[in-house]
Amino acid sequence: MKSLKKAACILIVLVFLLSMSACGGNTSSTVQGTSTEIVTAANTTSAVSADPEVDALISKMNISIPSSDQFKDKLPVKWLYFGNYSAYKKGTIVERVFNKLFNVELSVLPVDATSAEKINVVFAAGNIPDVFVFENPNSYYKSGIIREIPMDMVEKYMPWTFNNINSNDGEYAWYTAKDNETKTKLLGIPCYAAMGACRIGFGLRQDWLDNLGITTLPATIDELHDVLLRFRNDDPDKNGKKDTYALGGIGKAQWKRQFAPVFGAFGTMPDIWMETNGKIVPSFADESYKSALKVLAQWYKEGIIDPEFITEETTTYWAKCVDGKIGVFEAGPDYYAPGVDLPPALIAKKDPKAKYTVIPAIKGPDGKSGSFAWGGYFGWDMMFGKNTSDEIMIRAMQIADTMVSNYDLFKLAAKGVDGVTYEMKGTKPITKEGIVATDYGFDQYLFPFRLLQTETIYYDETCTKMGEESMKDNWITNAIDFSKQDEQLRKNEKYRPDDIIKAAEEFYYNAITGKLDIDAKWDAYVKNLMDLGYSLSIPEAQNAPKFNRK
Ligand SMILES: [Ca+2]
Repeated sequence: MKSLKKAACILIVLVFLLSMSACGGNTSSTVQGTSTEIVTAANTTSAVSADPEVDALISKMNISIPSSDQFKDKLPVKWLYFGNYSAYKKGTIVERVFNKLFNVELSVLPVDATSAEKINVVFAAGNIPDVFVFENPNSYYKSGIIREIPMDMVEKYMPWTFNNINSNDGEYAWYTAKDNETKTKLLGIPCYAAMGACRIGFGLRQDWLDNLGITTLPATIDELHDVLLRFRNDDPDKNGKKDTYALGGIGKAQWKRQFAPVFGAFGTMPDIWMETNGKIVPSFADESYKSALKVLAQWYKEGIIDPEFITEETTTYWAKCVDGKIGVFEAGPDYYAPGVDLPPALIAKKDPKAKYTVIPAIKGPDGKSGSFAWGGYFGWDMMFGKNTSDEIMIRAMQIADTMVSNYDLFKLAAKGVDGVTYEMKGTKPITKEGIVATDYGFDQYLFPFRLLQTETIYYDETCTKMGEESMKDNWITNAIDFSKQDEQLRKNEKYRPDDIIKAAEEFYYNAITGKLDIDAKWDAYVKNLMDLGYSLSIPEAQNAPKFNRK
């Protein structure tokens, strides 16, 4: 899906924004699947000289490594993760821990990896890392930068990762990491971020519910409608004025994502392809989408939706939420981290009584429910350099698999050393003032495959618990990936995907705001979409891959 790729970028931005804005993690012991067996690493055969600082750190970690007899030969491994490593320093504490545990000599390509331009210059000069974690393996494969990865090696040397990919939307994940031409060669190992798989939900002002004497949370779309009406009409903020709305626009650029739980209650979402009655159809032209629009049009007419939603920016939406003009906050669980400049934390700062209660996805008339998530696979993969040997690749796989399955080692790789580079604040590691990551080597040897347990390092327990709850909501299980078909069709000038989106957007706003009669105009609208290229894309879509989403 083209839109999925874009979505992936937005997620990355979000993840980094939040991880840099000081929401940390907790200490919740070990990660699922980690064995408790302690193996003293780095087979002493290679006569590693004593390093008391490293030994002390390792002795405090609950760590097991894949069998030390595999680490007889000391191997050099060049790594490149996403960050500015132009000031890379050799021999940092984190690097030495990894070197000792896995009998390797790690190093980083000294380049600002956040700049595609700078990376390309380094790669063009033939300086290619053994491991690098980036998006878009297909383009690196085409330009001869990376090698193919035998799937059986992933299974053998990254058992934890392999199993966790398979149990988290694996069919889709492997598909995205294979070559676009044949979809048979594995080019990267997909990175997963559990927070990305968490659904966007409706957070209701709990203090408003209390003021209105509502003690049961809405579970169906009708029950939600009752609450939303009262948020508009019954002075939920008790200031004597009718000055509140229930729903608002989350930002014009994100119009396809707003009111997601409402569309989900009809088993749809704007701009997806889905299987319905044995046929693959675009949601924009489907009856389920029409039904959701009709509900939103009714709500708009009743004053539930802020009329400014048609021009809203995300920041002005947030400001209205914080000001108490809009009673429902639509966001994912990552927005609820304490101490960040987002509505849940800002509201709590303003008024301790003001807080949100996030409700599970609401059920529609046919019992359907769902919402939107950016996706756990945010488009990044761990890749291996074209000339990287099997031996080095295997060692890197073992390092990565151990790191992601071991909370202590992951925290060291991501945040450095407790008390030195960060301090635990409550349950979160907060980087100390003035600490520079490259001086200690953290945030550089990473494979960011994160279940909720490790997400606590970046968010906090509140967020991840909410995330866990949101995971119980349904997926829309019949969505398909249209990206390959889309890529092909774009060569045909009669296919006009940008105009399709424009026409759909116009209809969406006019439908919700009552500028047109949805039933009366529906057929003409669908015909217009067909003329703009849906008539070409629908037959193609029938061959698109279906994924067994959980
Ligand atoms: Ca009021």
